[in-house]
Amino acid sequence: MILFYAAGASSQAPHILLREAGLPFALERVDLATHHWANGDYRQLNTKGYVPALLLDNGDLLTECAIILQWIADQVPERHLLPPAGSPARYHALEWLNFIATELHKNFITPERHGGIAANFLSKTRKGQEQTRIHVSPRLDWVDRQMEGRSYISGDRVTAPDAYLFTMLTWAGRLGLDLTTWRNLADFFGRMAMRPAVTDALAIEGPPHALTDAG
Ligand SMILES: N[C@@H](CCC(=O)N[C@@H](CS)C(=O)NCC(=O)O)C(=O)O
Repeated sequence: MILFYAAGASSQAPHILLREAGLPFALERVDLATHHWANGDYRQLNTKGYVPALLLDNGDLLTECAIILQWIADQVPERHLLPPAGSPARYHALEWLNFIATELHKNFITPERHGGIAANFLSKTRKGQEQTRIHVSPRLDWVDRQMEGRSYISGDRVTAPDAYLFTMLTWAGRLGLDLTTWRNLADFFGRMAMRPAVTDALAIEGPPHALTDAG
């Protein structure tokens, strides 16, 4: 299977989870400014034009970060990256994935995306970055309270939503939000940052796009 990604983008979450899952996969980098990848126009492959996308071995293309994370977790049930389908715990894990997708991820994404002058995923303008901080901070307050006494979102074990939350916290840091304001989130971030799946994913992806118009 092939994960289409951009450095530091939301695709980092499935990248981390693929490594936690121990599944074999290849990576293909997408230039979000030009929508090109090694074989040409990325939009011919993924008509949505964004990452992540996961090309399965049967030729099927999966999109939407939260769904790709579920698919990865379900390939390796023995790793408990999500609770079993149908269990009450599964629905709570899905609650987290949906919250991260719609309340965090979506509020971080710049309205300037889709080829605008500041195109990519985080705003490159001061005004846009300030707006993002205003929208995201109260959501991070809430997550911080939920994380009290927990090592990971589900308790003591890493699961799919953790990979997603970690990636969102890298974005918070890039936008100048001081994670030490949220003690539980800072602890969680430090814990995740030490996991080999995370250090490997970050090292391979390299630095994300710059946050200035010139970048
Ligand atoms: N709804 C999508 C959103 C994905 C998304 O926002 N991707 C960003 C990177 S984090 C992107 O590729 N932006 C470039 C573009 O939209 O052209 C998901 O949940 O996967």
